[in-house]
Parts: sequence; structure tokens; C-alpha cells
Amino acid sequence: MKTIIEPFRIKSVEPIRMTTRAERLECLRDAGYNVFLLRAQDVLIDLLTDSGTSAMSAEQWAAIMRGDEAYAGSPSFYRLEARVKELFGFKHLIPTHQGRAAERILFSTVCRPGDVVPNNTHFDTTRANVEAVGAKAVDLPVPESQRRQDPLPFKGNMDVGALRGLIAEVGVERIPICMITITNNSGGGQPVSLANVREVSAVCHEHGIPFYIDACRFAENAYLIKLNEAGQSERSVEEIAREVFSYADGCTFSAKKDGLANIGGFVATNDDRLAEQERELLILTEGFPTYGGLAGRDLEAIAVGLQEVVHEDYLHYRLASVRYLGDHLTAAGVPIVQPPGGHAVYLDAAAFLPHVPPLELPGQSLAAELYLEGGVRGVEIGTVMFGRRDPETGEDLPGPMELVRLAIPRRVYTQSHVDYVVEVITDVYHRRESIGGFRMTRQAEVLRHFTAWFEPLYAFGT
Ligand code: P70
Repeated sequence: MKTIIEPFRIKSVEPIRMTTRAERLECLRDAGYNVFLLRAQDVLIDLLTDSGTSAMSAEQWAAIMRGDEAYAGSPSFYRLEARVKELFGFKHLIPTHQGRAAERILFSTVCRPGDVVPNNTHFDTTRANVEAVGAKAVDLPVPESQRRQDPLPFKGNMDVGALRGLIAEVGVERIPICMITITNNSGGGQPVSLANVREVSAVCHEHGIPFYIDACRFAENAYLIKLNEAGQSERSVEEIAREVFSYADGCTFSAKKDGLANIGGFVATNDDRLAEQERELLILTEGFPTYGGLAGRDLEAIAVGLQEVVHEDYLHYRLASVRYLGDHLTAAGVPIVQPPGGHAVYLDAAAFLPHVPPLELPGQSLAAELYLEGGVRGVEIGTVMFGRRDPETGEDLPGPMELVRLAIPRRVYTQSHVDYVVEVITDVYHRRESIGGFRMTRQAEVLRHFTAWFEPLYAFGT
């Protein structure tokens, strides 16, 4: 088999500014050791997120020029609506500025204080938006998701038995909605199988519970279904995606991921009454229902992105490039969540730094060390992001896993960039025994990881 190449040429380039280790040490100190607080120009390879960081195609830029900025009834909205209806199949499209706005509009419309919302695993903003309306966000991942080094194909699935148990325990009247996140971002970027979506949908509908999908990475999920689920290999990704959505009553979507756009999102639903309530709230906080806080040109970029993202040459390259990073790290002995996810490789910080206990934030140490070593920026998905301070005792509780995610922006980096990342991580791995923990010196009440400040508990950078 020949090398899987990037199925595009590069027409416009952005320079990367080289930095020295001494400069990076200074930058980290100024940022309170939080990689979110670094200036992007001080980062060499930015794997903080795959969200809003895609390179757009020539067709998307052309569509941007076609963007119609009418306040109401823009043809750009109708072009997006047509593509969303064709691919997602939902009756109502309500555009928003990004995914979390879609979440806020959905949850504040359907949830009441004391309600319970199950999900395979809530991502950070999803959990925060459920909690912000006084409801409880419950994660129901399959037990295999905990076997981090075991390369099973659908570790993103929801535990259907646990869902039935939750419904029996709290009662249907307290569960206004059930969601499934594809792919499962907090659990290692692992996909959800078609069979699991079908089964979760059936359980929800048996109890009259609306079933929604957090569709951020639906195309990567559909391609992984095509590759790894029995009976799916001959179907097109578009067909598989349509079937996935056919089981749901609606979805939230951040177009910054598989929309291949730099901004945007939407909430979609088949429920007329809910759509009406959501549009009222949209007008109050986001904008008129045919633009929802976006410019007409953004709607165009998403409409074209939703065509391109299901191209199988693109997905073949996309999944191969993530796997390339994962396989090279594995060959170097670096512990990662197996198999590599759809959009990212997750370093297993607990196995990388087994001598650093969870409350000394091993993922934070690793993220800081990767930046110091080679200007590579990943993100901690561990106790900083998902740990909690017990409201009654004030005690710090660890998160469910200690990971550092290396998210690959779509169509942005080449193979030699990835080779460089492997070298940086391998060098840090070789000196892992000299790496210690961190403590948090400042934190916000919600979503603390974005703005917290830290202090090393060891001689960092020496
Ligand atoms: C990411 C970003 C966003 C997201 C998501 C899922 C499954 C909803 C949203 C919200 C967030 C992030 C995390 C760390 C660093 C930078 C950014 N995920 N559901 O990278 O969508 O961002 O458009 O409001 O993954 O995974 P939005």
C-alpha cells in the first residue's frame, strides 16, 4: 500500500514563529503555567483544539464571498438549511454562534431544576450548561471506556443497562432529554456504534424521552462506523450519518469541528413547539432565527463544509493522520488511550507520570512540559477540567481520567509537523522521572480550566 497523502495542495501559508526553551519558560511563567493563557504566536504546533482551527477550502472562501448579509431571510440561511435537512434530516434548523450557545438554548428550554440529563460523557461546556439550569449531568459510559490501553472499536458507547437503571431510579418525569456525544470527546475521542445509537434511541422512545445527539464530530464517527462496524463497510459515510440522525429527535452541533468552519453551530429539532420556544430565546440573546449570531458568510462556509467533510478521501486522510501520531507514540513506548480517537490522540498522563497523584495534576504537568520542550500545546482533560471541589467539605476531588489531549486541526499540519510532535513527546517521556506535580493557585467557579493559575511543586525547567 502507498503512503496516504493529504488530499489537497496548500495555497496560502501561515508562518510559525520559532522560539527557544528559555523564551518558552518565560512565556509559561507569565501565563501562570496555564497553556490557555499563552499567546498563540508563542506556540509552535498548536494542538489545543480541533475546534474552529480548520483550514478552509477554496470553495469555502468562494462561498464566503457569496454570503448575503440580509438581517432576515438571507439566501445563505436557506442554503445551509437545505444541506442540514439533506444530511441531518431534522425539521427545524436554529443557527447559533457556536456549540455552547446551542446547548444553552436547548437545556434552558427543556430542563428544570432537579432534572437529570444522561449522556455517554458530557463534554465540559455541555456539563456546565446542564448544571447552569440546575439539572444534574450524569455520564453513562460503557465500562470498556476505562480500559485505556485496550484498542476496542467503540469505547465511546453509552451503557444501555445503566441508562435503564437511571430511568428506573429517578423516573421518566425527571429526565427531559437524553443525549449521546459523537465522538465521545472526554472519553478519548472514541466513536459510538450505530447499534448503540439505535439501542439508546429505542430505550428513550420506549419511555417517551426525547433523544438528542451532540453531533460535533459526526463525520469522523460515521467513518469509524464504516471502518469498524459489521455490515457497514460498503455504505457511504453520508448514508451512515443519515441513519445515525434518523434515530434522534434533534441535535446540537458546533460547526467549528466537523463543519470545517471557524465559527458557528446550531440546534436542530423535529419538535415544532420546542423550536418555537427556542427561536424566542434565540431572538433574545443570539439574533434573528435566520442568522442566530452569525454573519451570512459564516452560514455559507458551514454549508460548504458540511459537503466536504463527508468526502471519503478526506476522511481516509484525516483518520490516517491521527492514527499516524498515535502509532508512532505507541512505538516509542508512550502510553496513550487506545485506539487513537477520531480527532485527537490522548496521552495517558496517569501512566506517563505514575508517581504524580491525581490531586497533584499530572495532566497539567505534562501539558506544561510539552510546551517547554518543543512549543507543543495540548490540553489537560483530567482533574483540572473535570475535578470538583466538594461543596460541603471543601475537599478537592479528582476527575475520572488524567489525560492530555493532542487535537489535530483539520487540513492544517503536515506529516513532518507530526513527526516533530512525536520527537518532543518522546524526549519528555525519557525524562519523566524528574517531572513532578502542580497546584492550582487561582480558580473560577465554573469551567476553571480556561483561566486557572498554577504553580509547580518541583524544580520546573531546570
Ligand atoms: C474542544 C472544544 C467543544 C464541544 C465539544 C462537544 C462534544 C460541545 C462543544 C462546545 C472545547 C475546547 C476544549 C479545550 C480547549 C479548547 C476548546 N469542544 N460538545 O476542543 O462547542 O466550542 O462550539 O461552543 O467537544 O473539544 P463550542
